Amino acid sequence: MPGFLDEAMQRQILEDVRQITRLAPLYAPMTRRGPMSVRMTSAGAFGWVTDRKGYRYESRHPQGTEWPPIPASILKVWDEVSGANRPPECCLVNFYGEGARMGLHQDKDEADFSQPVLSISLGDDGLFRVGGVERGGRTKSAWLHSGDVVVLRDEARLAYHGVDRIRFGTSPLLNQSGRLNLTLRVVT
Ligand SMILES: O=C(O)CCC(=O)C(=O)O
Ligand SMILES: [Mn+2]
Repeated sequence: MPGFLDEAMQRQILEDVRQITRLAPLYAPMTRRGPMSVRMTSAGAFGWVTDRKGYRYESRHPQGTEWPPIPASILKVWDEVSGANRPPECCLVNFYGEGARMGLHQDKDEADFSQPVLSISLGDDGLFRVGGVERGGRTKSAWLHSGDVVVLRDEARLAYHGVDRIRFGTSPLLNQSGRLNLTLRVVT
């Protein structure tokens, strides 16, 4: 949904994300294959985490504190566009700085794939790639801009997707260059 969020809504959400990161700081996650290039934190009952033990949801930040609640400004977007009958239990916050990208993957650490995944882009443009449900199939790419909303649901719920690169300096929204992405998911 290109341009779904106007500038005032983007600024409100950004303020609320800053409050999340004050309580639950962005950190550089590890995977079994090495460090991720994005920095990450979460809000909600569960946060998505990865370390040498693998991918999973946890009810606490690695620093030991509970995740902050998902802000009303972000829940409103879910209510308006997700079509879901349950509230999101996780708002994953990804920050893409210099050199950050996200390889093609499926979102499949959740229990109920009938629930959609919704993502909000803020800040600099990101080149989003999406394919089918099989690894190695054909993919299409599109630039995501600040204020765009993507919903993966139904036959697209388990589509492979990733972010190839960021075009720095394309948005004035953040006080620094980079891209923020918020991903809302029902976990249980
Ligand atoms: O940054 C994006 O647009 C996608 C993020 C994503 O796919 C994820 O966090 O699982
Ligand atoms: Mn994903």
